[in-house]
Amino acid sequence: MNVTILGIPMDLGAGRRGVDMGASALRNAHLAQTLRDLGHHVTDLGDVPVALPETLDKHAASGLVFLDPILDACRATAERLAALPQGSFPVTLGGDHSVSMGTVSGNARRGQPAGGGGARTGLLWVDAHSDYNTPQSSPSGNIHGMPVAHLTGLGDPGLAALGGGWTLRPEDIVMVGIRSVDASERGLLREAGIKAYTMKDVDQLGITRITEEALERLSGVERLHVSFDADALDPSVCPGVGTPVPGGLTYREGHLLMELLSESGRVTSLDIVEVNPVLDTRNQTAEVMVSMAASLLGQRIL
Ligand code: 4U7
Ligand code: MN
Ligand code: MN
Ligand code: MN
Repeated sequence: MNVTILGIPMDLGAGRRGVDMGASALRNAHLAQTLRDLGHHVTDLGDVPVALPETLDKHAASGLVFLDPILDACRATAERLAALPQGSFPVTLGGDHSVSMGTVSGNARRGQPAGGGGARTGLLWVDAHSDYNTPQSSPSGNIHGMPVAHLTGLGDPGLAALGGGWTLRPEDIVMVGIRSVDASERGLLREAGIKAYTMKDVDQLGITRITEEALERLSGVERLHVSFDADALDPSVCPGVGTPVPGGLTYREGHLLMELLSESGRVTSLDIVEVNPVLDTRNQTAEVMVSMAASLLGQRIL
């Protein structure tokens, strides 16, 4: 496969500094070579330009924290991805999770005629958090807790318009690993009818059944994007994250999910986000996330 790596070194959407270095940490953990060793043709496009927080006014005219520079970075990301050749498999490196507003919409728009919206896309959201806040519901004001809501057209009109008229259908979203949902976010998720497998579901049903159900639910989509937040995995596995929540996916549950998705042959793009090297132990989190990407892209034990 032709795999294309694109970094978005942005921490403007997170409450803590440091995930801007995540893309660098993942490269340092030999992402490209690991995927080449699996037989892929890998091209690294480098990074999308992102403003440094130190150069910015935190609350610009809009009131939302760093809204304008986040919009700029997401737009640039979406444009790069939309322009890639049809058959390539983009691996986008965060950065905080707000980058997904650019990655998901750019991947949906790839190969579509200008102004032609986007392909029907399924979103598999692997995360401790559902990231379905709107600016109104958010307890923190941090945009990395809001990308999924904006992808479905809710919230700030500028962020919601990143798809250029295309929006994600709530029925095409499946979340896995969820264990932290804000009170006001819960109502929004219910209203939208988004399918979310919590850690309780992981305990009760197991990853195999959940993956089968998720793929069945998403059987009608043309493309399938996996957005993997490192905090979905347990903090003992991935300590280098800004918003750790106990009781996460084990190392094997993460791999099994990726292995089953790989076997399905359905996934067309991947985000690896929220890796925070400042909070990490000897780049462990980046190394684990590279191994997750390898499982998704065909690494086999035998
Ligand atoms: B991440 C939170 F309040 N829900 O909105 C918020 F708990 O991309 C956390 O999943 C969001 O890491 C976490 O700020 C965003 C909070
Ligand atoms: Mn997230
Ligand atoms: Mn998270
Ligand atoms: Mn986080």
